[in-house]
Amino acid sequence: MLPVLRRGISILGRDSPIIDIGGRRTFLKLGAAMAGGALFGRGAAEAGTSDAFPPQDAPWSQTLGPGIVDRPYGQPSQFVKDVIRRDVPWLTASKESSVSFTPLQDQTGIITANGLFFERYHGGRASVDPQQHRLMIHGLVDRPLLLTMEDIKRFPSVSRIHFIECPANGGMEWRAAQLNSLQFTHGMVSCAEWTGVKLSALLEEVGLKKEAKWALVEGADAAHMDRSLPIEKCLDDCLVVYGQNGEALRPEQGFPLRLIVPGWQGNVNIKWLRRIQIGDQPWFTREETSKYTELMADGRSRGFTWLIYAKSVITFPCPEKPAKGPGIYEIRGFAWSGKGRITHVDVSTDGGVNWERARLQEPVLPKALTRFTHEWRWDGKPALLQSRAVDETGFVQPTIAELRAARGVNGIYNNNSIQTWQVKADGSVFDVQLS
Ligand SMILES: Nc1nc2c(c(=O)[nH]1)N[C@H]1C(S)=C(S)[C@@H](COP(=O)(O)O)O[C@H]1N2
Ligand SMILES: [Mo]
Repeated sequence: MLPVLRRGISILGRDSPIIDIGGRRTFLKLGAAMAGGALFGRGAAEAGTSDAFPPQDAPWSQTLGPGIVDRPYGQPSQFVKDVIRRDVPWLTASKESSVSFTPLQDQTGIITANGLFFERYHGGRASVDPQQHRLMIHGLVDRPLLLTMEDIKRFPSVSRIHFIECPANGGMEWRAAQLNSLQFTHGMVSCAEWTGVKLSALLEEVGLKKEAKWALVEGADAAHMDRSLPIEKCLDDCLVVYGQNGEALRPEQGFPLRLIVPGWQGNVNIKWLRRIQIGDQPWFTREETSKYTELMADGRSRGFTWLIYAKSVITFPCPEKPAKGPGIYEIRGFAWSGKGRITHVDVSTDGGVNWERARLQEPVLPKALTRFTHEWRWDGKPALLQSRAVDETGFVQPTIAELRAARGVNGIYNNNSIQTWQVKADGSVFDVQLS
């Protein structure tokens, strides 16, 4: 099996005969050829190598492997060492108030592995003892509550798949293309299945008073991150979660308890959630005044820009995953929108002159990463790859030129512009912007 797969990959290369077969049929013929072995010329394979046919036994086929519970908690293969979160050292003054980026170039499906989910801390990663942790709900309520983790887990639970994106994702690219990397231009978005309690269920338990209009949500970390949320959003789809992709929330994501505010900027998704105060007006905390507002060209700031608007990016090819010679490729990427489902993604290989509809891969869920794919036959000439997402509200992902015209370049946040990857004749891929 293994040698066949290896040869299957090599035929996508420069001197393969199959690149002359056009269009969709290519993939079908490829499959048939792989099954029959006809295309690969057995004579060419050297006896004694792993390309020999029938397959020779490699060392791992000749001895027993380690037994069960050799590693009580599983790890990726030792051959997958460079799929890790990374940071940009010059970006922040300290590691405790900083960010690490998800390697989207290696994410194969819509779920981000728990060990690769991007981290954004304002006061470092709190280490919270779940036995001692409490969630307090008070303010304009009939019956204030102090809940233990056990109490919270007794409420009816739901599981939902949602992305989290920091609105500073792409924030270094407002003026010019700066970071030649998918991981650093887009890796402040990740997606997981979250399990917990609907915030509306907890609020029903405490009983909202008539004047209740806003909630202050606060974390137990050293930053005590706090944000104001309108009560309508709290009652709509917010979740108080303790589960992440089938296991306990990771410390990086706010163990033992975090708030999920589906489709809204990462910053309001308070980690290590310890307090919800109900009030009748917003608090105007530091994180919603001096930070997480955007300075416009005329010097005024946009307040409360919670929503993540439709966005997409091609994850292959990309700077980290260049093309290897002309031939057939599958362009792959992710699209997402805080307003609901992605309805379609268009792909351009000529910098936005011509567009073709990409295929959306199931499942297509609201406020979740959605995977798109598009067959591409590269002629080996320089190309400009772009993807453009449209969501169920009809919102179309803008170009960077359109965003600049609307907002100027003083801001950092909410850059959901179309990304351009320049593919050079040698297959290398670069982060560029078209004026
Ligand atoms: N308590 C607390 N919650 C927090 C933060 C924080 O520093 N402390 N960072 C926020 C920011 S700015 C973002 S983008 C998201 C990131 O979530 P993640 O670290 O799970 O990716 O968490 C938010 N919640
Ligand atoms: Mo953030």
